[in-house]
Amino acid sequence: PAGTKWWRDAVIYQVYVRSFADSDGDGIGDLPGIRSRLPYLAELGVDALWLTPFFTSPMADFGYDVADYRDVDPVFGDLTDFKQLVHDAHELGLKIIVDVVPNHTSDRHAWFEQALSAGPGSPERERYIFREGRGDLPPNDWESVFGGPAWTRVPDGQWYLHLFAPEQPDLNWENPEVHAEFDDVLRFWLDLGVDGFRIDVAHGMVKAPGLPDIGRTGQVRMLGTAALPYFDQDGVHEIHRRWRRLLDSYDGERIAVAEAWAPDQERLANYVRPDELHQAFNFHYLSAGWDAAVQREVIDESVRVAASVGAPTTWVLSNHDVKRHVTRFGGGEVGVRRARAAALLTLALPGSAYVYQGEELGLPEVLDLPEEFLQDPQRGRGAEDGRDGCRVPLPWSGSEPPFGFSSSASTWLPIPAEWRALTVEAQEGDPGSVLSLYREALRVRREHPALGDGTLRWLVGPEDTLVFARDPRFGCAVNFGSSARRILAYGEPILASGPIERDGHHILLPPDTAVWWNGSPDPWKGAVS
Ligand code: TEU
Repeated sequence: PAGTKWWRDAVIYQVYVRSFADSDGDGIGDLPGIRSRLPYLAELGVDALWLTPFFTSPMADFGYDVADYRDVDPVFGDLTDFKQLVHDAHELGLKIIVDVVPNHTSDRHAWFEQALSAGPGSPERERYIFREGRGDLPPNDWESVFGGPAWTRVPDGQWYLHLFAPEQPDLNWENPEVHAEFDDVLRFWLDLGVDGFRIDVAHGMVKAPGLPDIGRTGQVRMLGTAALPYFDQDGVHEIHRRWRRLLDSYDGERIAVAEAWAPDQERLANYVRPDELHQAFNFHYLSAGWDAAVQREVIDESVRVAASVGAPTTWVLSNHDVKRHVTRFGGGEVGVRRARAAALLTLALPGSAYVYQGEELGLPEVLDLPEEFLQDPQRGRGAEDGRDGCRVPLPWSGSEPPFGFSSSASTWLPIPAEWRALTVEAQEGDPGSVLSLYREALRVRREHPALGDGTLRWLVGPEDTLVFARDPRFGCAVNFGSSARRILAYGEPILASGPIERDGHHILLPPDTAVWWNGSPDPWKGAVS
């Protein structure tokens, strides 16, 4: 609706730069590749693009290890390419959000190289977290998110902290120099015209004083955990307040979204208080699974806590760190059916939504990548399979790999031959495709006065369903169960994720299916909350 801030109901499309489109035939996506595909994104109907890190990097964690925060890695292009991308995106009405990685740098960042050569006790070392060990053991018992100790020893005997890979040393946010440097980095990109930032590991920068032992071992879990001395410390909020002031000193339209893993939604809401960041990814929704009761609980809690701080909710189904949701929801035809229904649910909920590249094509996780291609640093160290399978390049056109992604047949990860049926080209002309469903849903969402920012009201529905209205003009129902359900729905269906039947005032909704209808004359009849 007019008058609201753009980000309160924006649909933000995540571009995993390495895998979106390759312009120069090296088998790796790049900025000019994105630029050439902007018309596709404009036609899809999203409001903004979030680009994963494209800064100078040795790529130990595919760009989340930054060696120079003010330049583009040559594999992705250069600053001129970036400026042209921003220019063209803005011409098409698309905003650009870039990723900032403040918790750690690359071990090849000039600061870390200086810290190593300057030695113990030097001001250069004070930019990172160096400590003496306990005998031959690390300074404490913390484990890295990728598995193994969170400490690595350097030749002079000291240890440095890295919550992620050893190639990602953690910065010391107690040091004012670090604050000043990141203010400057944010300004650098804001001055180039970016509309916002995604803040990587926004919950991690501040560590508990004294770096206390945890006293237990095991894989670091992100949700539902007890407090950890290196995540979600109160001190991180000082940093976010400072950044909010900096953002607000521009034109009031620049935003930041927190990639923050907090134990519960109440703690997550702290990141989006009015003087902090604008949005936080809703990983509780991402983790909910295909279950009406769990989904309802997460949705209610998300809406409640966001409202308590006046922030918009966000809805995320997938990203470059998790198994694609077609596969999480069961894979195969069932997975695709559920993913289609989940798209209609997600886009009908109040607030802002994220779309991870390829979900609009219904791409599954690639589970059988040849061993020699697997490159994710998380793999092998932790208990997880690794994240390569959700990062496979997009299939654009043609009948065989690399499907128009690149002019080279050897792409950085191979694209499955079966994806010939999933290319943009194959789906564009097919009204029954996942791509057509996303385009239509996004079109309705833009035009329907009830959608976007606001609230929802649950309606009475049969078992295993979620039924809600956004206002008297719009209803949505999702059937999570295994048999068809009759949904009371006054008004005309607008869009369904699969075949539905009309029966008087009822809609017969098959399993794993969602429907939107124009609610009239009285969808509020039967409202329960
Ligand atoms: O992710 C932070 C993070 O906690 C993830 O590692 C996540 O828990 C895990 O991948 C789940 O399997 C961010 C980035 O999104 C990720 O790609 C980076 O590897 C990480 O930060 C380090 O910068």
